[in-house]
Formats: sequence, structure tokens, C-alpha cells
Amino acid sequence: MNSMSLLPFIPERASTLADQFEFLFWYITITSGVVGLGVYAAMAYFCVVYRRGVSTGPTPRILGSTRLELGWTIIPLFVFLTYFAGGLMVYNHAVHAPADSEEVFIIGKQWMWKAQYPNGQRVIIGGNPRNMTEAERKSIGKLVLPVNKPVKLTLISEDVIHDFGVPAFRSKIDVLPGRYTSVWYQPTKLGEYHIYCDQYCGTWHSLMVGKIAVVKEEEYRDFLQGFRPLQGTDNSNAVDGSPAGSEGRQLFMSLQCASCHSANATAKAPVLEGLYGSRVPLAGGGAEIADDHYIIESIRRPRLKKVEGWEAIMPSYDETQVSAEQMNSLVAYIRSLKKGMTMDNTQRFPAPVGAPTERNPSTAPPGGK
Ligand code: HEC
Ligand SMILES: [Cu+2]
Repeated sequence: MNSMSLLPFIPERASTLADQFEFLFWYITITSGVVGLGVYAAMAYFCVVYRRGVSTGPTPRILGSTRLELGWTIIPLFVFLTYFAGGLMVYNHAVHAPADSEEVFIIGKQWMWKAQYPNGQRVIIGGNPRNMTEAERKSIGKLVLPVNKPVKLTLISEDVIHDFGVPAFRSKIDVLPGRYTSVWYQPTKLGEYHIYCDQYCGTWHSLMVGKIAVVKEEEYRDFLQGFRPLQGTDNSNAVDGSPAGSEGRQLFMSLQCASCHSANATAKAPVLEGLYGSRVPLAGGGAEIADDHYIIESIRRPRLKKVEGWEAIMPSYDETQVSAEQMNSLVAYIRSLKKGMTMDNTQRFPAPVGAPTERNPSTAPPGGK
């Protein structure tokens, strides 16, 4: 392996964006390079030819030429407007994720990336294994993505500003505390690509690095199911930690959400079944479609938009009470709630082990943590 392949001058191109980006990059570099060179060449030429003391005589008086001035203003203007048009096209491609994108959540934390797939599969990228919990250490691995399929990443930070940069995809996005950002890719080539934290974020910033493994779609599905561990990726933690299935549900109980949002007739709050994607009438007029953003906002700042017909008794939950990671699980759980799925209060106080119960065992609370 030579040094060029370790630190290539131009990184590999491995996404649809990379091809567009590269074209624009070279177009701008070459046109502005040619113009710049022309200016310097003319300067050097004039310096020599019209140097002092040669038989050029005194400089004649020359007045301006409107034609010339208009020419060298308008022609470059159109040249530079092509940069604008190209930039707009690439930007437009980069910010609009196709509707059928796969989804992954990424949480930046000093100094690791935590990736969470909607079905609960998790991967820890980068970081110092010595400062990790046992569960985190077990999930160290690569961010696995399918080839030729769009993938949308939703990112947030638990502490300072980070930046999720993937040179081979020609993509980088700031990862901010308290605000979700998103980015999407369509990888075009199988292989492994570097992830960097592109924003200096403290002592071990250099540990926030890792790999994206772009694999065939079947392998990606297997990875999500946790069937066949990919080389170097211990994904044995899949399925049991599904945010929708268990973690979100547990949080919903431990944070006492269920004491208000329960299925009992005495409920003090709206039942959240079927909420996701529905139209919620708001107090004071208007309505809103309940998407991820709405649900997160309802939990972080419940006073902001109050559901019509209910008292404003819901406490707000900030990052110290519900971390970004827990929020993903809660939202996934609320998303998954269909009619008849809300637990009633008896489920918060399960009968002792072995006690007779007429409940269907599949609706019983998960046995311990
Ligand atoms: C003290 C009772 C109470 C607790 C505890 C509570 N909520 Fe609420 N919640 C309400 C009420 C009342 C509303 C409707 C009024 C409003 O929008 O503020 C509401 C609204 C919501 C909404 C919007 C519902 C809709 O129909 O648009 C969501 C989502 C939600 N809560 C989630 C949660 C989660 C998650 C928790 C636990 C972390 C929680 N709530 C804890 C009382 C509560
Ligand atoms: Cu960082």
C-alpha cells in the first residue's frame, strides 16, 4: 500500500452526490484557474515589456471605453452565474431526501457516534472503549448501509457541536445540541468509507472516526435482523433492544407518561394510539399533522402547542430527563401505537411472578430490564 492510497489527494467517489459535486468542483477549479493564470501571465508580460527605461517613451493619455467595460463586466457575470446554477442544482439534490429513504438516527457525543436503526439495531462508532459501558462496547462497529438505496440520517448531539463528515460521499453536516439536522446519501459502490468528526470538539476529537460499510441489500437486511454478523461488526444486540418494542415502552412507564396517557376512562390526557400521521386540532384554532417533529416538540415543550380540549398539565421534559437517544425510542414507541395497544394502569403494577392472570401473556410487561 503506498502513501497515496492512505491519504489520497482526491477521495474515492461513492455516492450520487459525489459525482455531481466532483463535476461542479472541477468546473469551478478549472475555469477560475484559467482566468487566474491569464491575469498573472498578462501581468508578468506587461511588467517585462513596459519596464521603465526602455524605448517606450512617456505613457499616452487613454480615456476609458464603455464597450470594453461592459464587455468585461457582463461576460464574467454570466460565467459566474453558471457557478450559481450548478451550486443550486447540487444543493437541491443534497437537501431533499427521497420519500422512500431508509432511516438511521445518529447521536454525536464526546467522543463517539451512536447509530440507531428504526428496528433497534445499534452501532457505536469511534470512541474510547475504556470509557464505555459494557453494552456500548458490545455494539462497537461500522455504520452499515445498503448500496444503491437512499438513506436518510437524522442527527443530534448530546453535548457540543460535532460534524458528521464522509469524504467519499462528499457530504458533511453539523450535528448540534438541541436541534435535529438531516442529510441523505445514495451509496453507489460496495466498500468501506471513512467517517470523520469534521468539527473540533474537545480532547479526543480524533477518536470520533469510524467506517461506513456499504453492503448488498440482502446483507443489510440480515444486519438489521442480527442474523449474520458482518466482519468486524458485532451486531448480536439486535432485536432485543428495539426502541419501538421495548425501550420506548419501558421509558413510557418509567417516566410516568402512562399515568396520564393511559387507556383508562380516568385518563387525564389524550390516548396516543394512532396519533402518528394524524391531524391534531390545537387549542386556539388551527391543526397540525403529528410527525416526529410534532411529537418531540409535544414532549420537550408541551405548552407550545396544546391539543384542543385538554388541560395544560403535561410537564416538559428537557435533555436531562429524556436524552436524545431516549427521545428516539419514545418517538418510535409512540409511532408504533395502534388502536388498543395502550397499556392501562394495571400493567404498571404487574402481578407477582407465577400469579394467575387472565391477561394475554404477549401484552404483559417486559420482565425486568
Ligand atoms: C401530568 C399528565 C401528563 C404526563 C405525565 C405526560 N403527559 Fe403528555 N400530555 C398530557 C396532556 C394533558 C396533553 C394534551 C394537552 C397538551 O397538548 O399539552 C398531552 C399531550 C401529549 C402529546 C401530544 C398528543 C396529541 O394528541 O397531539 C404527546 C405526544 C405526549 N403528550 C407525550 C407524552 C410523553 C412521551 C410523556 C412522558 C415522557 C407524557 N406525555 C407525559 C398530559 C401528560
Ligand atoms: Cu466531534
